Amino acid sequence: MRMRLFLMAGVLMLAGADSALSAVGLYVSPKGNDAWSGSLPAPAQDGRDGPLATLVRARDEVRRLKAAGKLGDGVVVNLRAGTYRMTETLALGPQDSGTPQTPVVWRAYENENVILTASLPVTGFTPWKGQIVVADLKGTPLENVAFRQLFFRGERQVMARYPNVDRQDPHFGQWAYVLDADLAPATNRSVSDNVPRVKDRFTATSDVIKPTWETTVLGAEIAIHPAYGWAWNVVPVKSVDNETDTIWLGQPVSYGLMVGDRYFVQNLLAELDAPGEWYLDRDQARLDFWPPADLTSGEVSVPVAGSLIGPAGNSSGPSAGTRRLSRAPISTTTVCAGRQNCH
Ligand SMILES: [Ca+2]
Repeated sequence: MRMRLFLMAGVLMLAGADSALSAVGLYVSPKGNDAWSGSLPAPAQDGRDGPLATLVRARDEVRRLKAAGKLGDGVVVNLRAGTYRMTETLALGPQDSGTPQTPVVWRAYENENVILTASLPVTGFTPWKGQIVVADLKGTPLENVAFRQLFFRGERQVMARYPNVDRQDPHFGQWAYVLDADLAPATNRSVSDNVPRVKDRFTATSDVIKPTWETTVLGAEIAIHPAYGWAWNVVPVKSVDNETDTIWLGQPVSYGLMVGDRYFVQNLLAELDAPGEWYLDRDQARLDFWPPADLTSGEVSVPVAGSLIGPAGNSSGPSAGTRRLSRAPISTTTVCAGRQNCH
C-alpha cells in the first residue's frame, strides 16, 4: 500500500515543453492546507495561503479550473516531498483528463521524494505478556477496521498462525498436513470433481488442535492448498473436535481434500508465539503484536484503502497522453499510467 512517485525525465516533454511552461501550477504538500489555494509551493509567511494538503483536493481543484475554463495551457500538479496518508482512493475519471493541448500532469516537484501510502499508524502499545504488546484501538480511526495486514518498519508482519513461518524451509517447514479426509457421499459429488472427497472437513495431525485454542475458535481460518496444491483457499474454521482431531470448515474449499494437503491455521490469539506475529480481536478492537525488533525503531501501520489510485465510476480509462503519473508504482496499486513495472 505504499508507493514512491518518481519524476521520469522528460515527462513534461511528453506533455509539450512549451505548453508546460505556461501551464497552471498547483502545489500539494504534507505541510499544506486544503483551505488554501494551492498556488504557492510553500506556506506563505503569514499562514494565509500555500499548497493544498491532499491529492483529492488537488483533483477537485483541477476539475474546478477545467469547469471554469481556466486550464490555460494545461495544469501541473506538483507534489512536494513527504508522506501522504491516503485514507481514500484517489479516483480519476475521464473528467480528470486534459487534452493534448491542455495536458493534466501529476508529478513529484523537482525530483523530491514523495511517498503515497494508504496506511494509518498504530500507536499506544503497552506491554501485555512476555514480548507481546497490546494496543487498544477503541476511539481511534482503526476501531472498526477489520484489517488483515499489519506492517512494521515497512515490512508485512504475520497473522498469528500455526505452524509458524519458517524462512529457512518455506516449502516444507511451515505447513501442517491433512492426515485424513473422507470420501464425499455419492449424492454430493459433482461431475466436475476429479477427486470425490469432502471439501468442508478433514482430520488434522495431533499437534494442530490444542487445549489453548479459544473454545469457539471464532475468527480462526484455514489457509490451504487443497487437492495437492491445485488451488489456494483461505476459509473460516467452523468448529473443531479435540477428540477426533477433526476440523470443520465454514465454507467448502475449491477441490476435494486429500491426505497430505498442506495448510496452516491463522488468526488465533493462542498461536501468537513468535516475533512478527499479530492478532486482531475485532470485537474488542484490540491488537496484540510481538514486534520482531525494538518497537521504537519503526512504525506499526495498517493499510486502510484498497488502492491508492483507481478509476472513477464506469470510466473507460484515461485518455492516452493527457494524464500521467511519472514512472510506475511499485506496489499493488490498481491503476498506473507509467510505462514500467505496472502490476
Ligand atoms: Ca504462531
